[in-house]
Amino acid sequence: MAPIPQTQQRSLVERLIQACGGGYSPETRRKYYVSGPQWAAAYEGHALFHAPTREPVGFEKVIEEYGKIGIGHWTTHDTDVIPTAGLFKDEQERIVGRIKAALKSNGLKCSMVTTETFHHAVWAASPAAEAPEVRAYAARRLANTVKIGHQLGAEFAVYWPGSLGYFVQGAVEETETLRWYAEGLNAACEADIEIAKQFGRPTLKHCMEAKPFEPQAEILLPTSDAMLAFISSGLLTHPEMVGLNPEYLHELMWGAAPRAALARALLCGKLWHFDINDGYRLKHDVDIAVGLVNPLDWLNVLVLLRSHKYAGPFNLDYKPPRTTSNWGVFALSFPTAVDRFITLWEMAGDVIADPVISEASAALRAGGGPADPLDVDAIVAANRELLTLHELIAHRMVQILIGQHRGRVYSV
Ligand code: GLO
Ligand code: MG
Ligand code: MG
Repeated sequence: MAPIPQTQQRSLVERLIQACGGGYSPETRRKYYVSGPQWAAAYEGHALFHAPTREPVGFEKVIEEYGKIGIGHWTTHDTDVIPTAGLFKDEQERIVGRIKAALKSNGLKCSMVTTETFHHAVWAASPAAEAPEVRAYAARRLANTVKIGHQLGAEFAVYWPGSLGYFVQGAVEETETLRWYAEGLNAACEADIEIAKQFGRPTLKHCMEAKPFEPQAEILLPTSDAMLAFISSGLLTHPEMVGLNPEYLHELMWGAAPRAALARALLCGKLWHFDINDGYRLKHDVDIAVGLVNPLDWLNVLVLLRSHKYAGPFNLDYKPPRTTSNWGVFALSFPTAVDRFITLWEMAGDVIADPVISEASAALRAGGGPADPLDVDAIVAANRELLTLHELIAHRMVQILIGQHRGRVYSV
């Protein structure tokens, strides 16, 4: 193929996007509770070893593009949209006013707000640092985010304590730091109770998000399970207001089965919000778009969530690759991420309704019925052939994933 001049590249990519097919209409996409983070679309491709590859994008553009794609909800950190120095000032109110207008004119809702407590130098020793003034500032920031959330009509506030930990051991006393962190969350919940009254709205759902490593070297609340224990530790004054925002990749990063981690959160009644993306086990937070690495595992996750009637948001917390252009972020990256999610969600419905899987599952639950329930050999023998169904169910799920259940075959 001859080199493709830059002026012809977009039309080529566009033609190939069309050739892929499989896209849903914006109206269809809006039927799902999918949210698009400001920071995901505005990610410039930078990292410790990476210079940016994309131009900055403001919230007006992000909201407009999400609207065109059919992403019905928008989420943000406070400082994604308000410079740190402008917080608590008139500048904040002016920006919140502009956000409201942008959401309204593009038909989006703000579903979640979150406080940036990891990037700025003030958080070098975490938001639960030894210095009382850092913790007092953190409490004010959290309350301020709650207020912004109510102003924008949000339902959720998320807390990712990625800086709650250390690089070098010894100076931080873990129990003390965790108590201080709980005080911050308590302050946020108490502020919410007051602010919600002023706005005549229900309080927000406060969701903790765990990540096992990054940016601190050692993290004090590294997993969703650690957070469940923290929520019920007795340190929180309003544990009923606090739940989880697990992130798919964050569980995979420490080697967990994300579906099992989600199941534990469901059992505790704490699965309130979900960050969706993909990546690899025991690697850093690569934040690849949903379903590009582990579609079968994703199908399994969505079967669990559909069968438990999870109705919370699916937040597209991924990073369009550095190789994707500014134009490609909205032309390809976001639409295809949403469309893979929808396809996998609908496929999860196929799995739940599948007669083969239903019958196999029912048979496994019925068991073999041994004559003597205390005879161990009889119990093993009674289930001997039935247990083959475990593998059959896994095989059937792959068939559903690749369309073989609809008769797709290869002639060889
Ligand atoms: C980083 C996290 C981050 C959070 C966000 C919301 O790894 O996934 O993006 O989701 O700060 O609190
Ligand atoms: Mg996240
Ligand atoms: Mg991540």
